[in-house]
Amino acid sequence: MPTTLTIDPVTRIEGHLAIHVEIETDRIVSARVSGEMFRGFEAILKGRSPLDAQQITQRICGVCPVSHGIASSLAQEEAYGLAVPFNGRFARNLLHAVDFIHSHIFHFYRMSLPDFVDVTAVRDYRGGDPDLGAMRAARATGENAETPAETPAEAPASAPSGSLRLRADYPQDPEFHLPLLKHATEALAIRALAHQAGALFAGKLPHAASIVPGGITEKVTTEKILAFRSLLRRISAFIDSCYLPDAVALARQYPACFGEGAGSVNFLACGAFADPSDGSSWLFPAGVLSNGELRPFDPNKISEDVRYSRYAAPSEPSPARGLTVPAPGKEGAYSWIKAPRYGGEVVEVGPLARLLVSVRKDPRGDASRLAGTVLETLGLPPESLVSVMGRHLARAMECKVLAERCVAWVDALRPEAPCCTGSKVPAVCAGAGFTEAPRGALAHWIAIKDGRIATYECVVPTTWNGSPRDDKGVPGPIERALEGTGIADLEHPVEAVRVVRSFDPCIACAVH
Ligand code: NFE
Repeated sequence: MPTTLTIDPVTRIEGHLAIHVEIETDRIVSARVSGEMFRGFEAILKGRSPLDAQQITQRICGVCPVSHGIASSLAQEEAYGLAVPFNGRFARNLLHAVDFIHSHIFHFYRMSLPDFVDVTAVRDYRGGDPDLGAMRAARATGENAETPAETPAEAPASAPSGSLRLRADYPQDPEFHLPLLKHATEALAIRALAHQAGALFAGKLPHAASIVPGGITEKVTTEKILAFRSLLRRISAFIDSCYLPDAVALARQYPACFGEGAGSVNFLACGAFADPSDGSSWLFPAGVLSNGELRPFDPNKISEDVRYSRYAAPSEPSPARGLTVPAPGKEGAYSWIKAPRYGGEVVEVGPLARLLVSVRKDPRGDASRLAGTVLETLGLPPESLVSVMGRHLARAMECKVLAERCVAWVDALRPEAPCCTGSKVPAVCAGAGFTEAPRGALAHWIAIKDGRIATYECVVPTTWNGSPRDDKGVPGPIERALEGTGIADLEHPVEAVRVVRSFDPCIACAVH
């Protein structure tokens, strides 16, 4: 008989998620992932002015609002036949990029790190200086006597209690933990800088006031360009000297995490960060990797199954029809997340999917070259990226690629040139917007009748990754990734939550 284990809620993620796993001889053999909340944004939007949509859909989430604002604007731009002027396209890329960066940094340092780093290591710290490892070594050998401030009054005198400590296979090397904990504290300030940089063109963040169909309403000025550059330099320095090296350090300490959480064999990216000068190429290209074959992304192949989801509507051949009817007591259903499929197949979305598609489409591009360098440093083959640790590395590499490209985008802005085209909403029209959010592929569909929203539908990154079983009974990407995971201690199933958190799930978004 398998042992059943429920983790409810899974903490250190966004939103309310439960996982139910069956374990046989220390290994997960089956998993169910439940999004435990109904929100109803698609219902809220019906009957409203279409120009409310890019503002309301940003409230789906406080972490990735920019992506929702852009997806909604892209859908409306298609519906109204609008083109975004040069400045608007570049400024949107900048806004979008720093939103990715703040999200990834937060996920790594604040959400995931306690799975890998022992927070109780701070009890050995006696205050002092950034060079934590050297100070500890100096103390051990009795050197450094001329540094009287080593034990300031506020240094913790005793360890936090054992309840703070996850029971996990933490590395024994004490010098591993303290620098990462220090960077986790610094990460909060860097995240704030990313918000400040975005707010220069967003009006404010989170929930950008300036994103509208046709561009952005904020002006581009010389002062804003200089301020963005200055903030970007500090953010980039953190990515280069802390985030990426820390992700590589984690990867070195946890080689087993390259063998866990593989899951899906298919990956999808809608594409994002179009080259704003001509729109012909993308920093993160669109594409679908299906059993190793690269295929073009075709939005018409997206469907949403609801057999195991708490919705009454029949499964949808196309989300564009916008049927979302909640059915809380539905028999057999175990999640408020729907089950999107591509051509009927399960696909993983997110930074790993973007990286794998980029490497196949553009082997000499920025992402491919960086991935090559990181894999060489670690002495690992490309296949190892499809894993718990590969997802963390993909996020860190993505931040570096984005921050470097932001330099060119901000330099290209033209002070005082227009950022927006005015919009006139036709009485009857429809459109779809496809982009990427930090957690993966994001799509919005809008249909307008009598100048009001008739239907609105979103298919969101964690809707893909956190989906329950589909109409054929095939598990979703996180469910598949959990299968096969070894659990050493049933009382402390850290391996299971490492798999879940490697996807950086946001259930607020997933159920929207
Ligand atoms: Ni709420 Fe989101 C991102 C979107 S995830 S964080 O990234 O869209 O489903």
